[in-house]
Amino acid sequence: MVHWSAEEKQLISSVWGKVNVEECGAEALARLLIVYPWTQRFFDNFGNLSSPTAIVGNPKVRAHGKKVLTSFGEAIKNLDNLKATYSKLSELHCDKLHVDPENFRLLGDILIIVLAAHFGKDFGPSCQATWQKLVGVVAHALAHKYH
Ligand code: HNI
Repeated sequence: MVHWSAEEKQLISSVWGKVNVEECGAEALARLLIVYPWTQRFFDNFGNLSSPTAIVGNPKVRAHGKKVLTSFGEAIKNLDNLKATYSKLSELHCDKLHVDPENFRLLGDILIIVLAAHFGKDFGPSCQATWQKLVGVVAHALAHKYH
């Protein structure tokens, strides 16, 4: 099992406490769809994704980004129990949504970029390293039920 030191837990919650889930969630998902356009195919029922402007202004992208980042918050509440926490979601993304788990890693990297852009100096190297670990562990937990 992944171990989290008291310092790591502190670095995670100090940032998370300041995150605007609606804004950062929307931004992270929009960036994913813009930077890695092949990810758009999972969202073919989301309407207009034809340009960066359309993606950023798309209310379904915003709403779904918020949903995903809210769910990411469950990981933070359950750091010592991630596989169980994401077990159902892992099954859903595998069996129903057919999302390649590589995309969890891409979204995690983008989330780091969004947080660094928002928090600047308050997202220093040790903080960033801890968040890299967190997004990696979340991606791993979401991929756990894949077969
Ligand atoms: Ni994901 C639905 C959580 C990454 C594609 N996703 C969800 C839901 C949650 C969720 C919660 C809603 C489930 C429900 O309706 O019961 N997704 C997460 C989390 C991550 C993640 C925590 C990573 C941190 N999802 C991704 C990625 C993709 C993705 C990287 C594709 C590139 N997710 C989807 C799709 C749906 C979805 C597609 C269904 C959307 C819809 O409503 O049609």
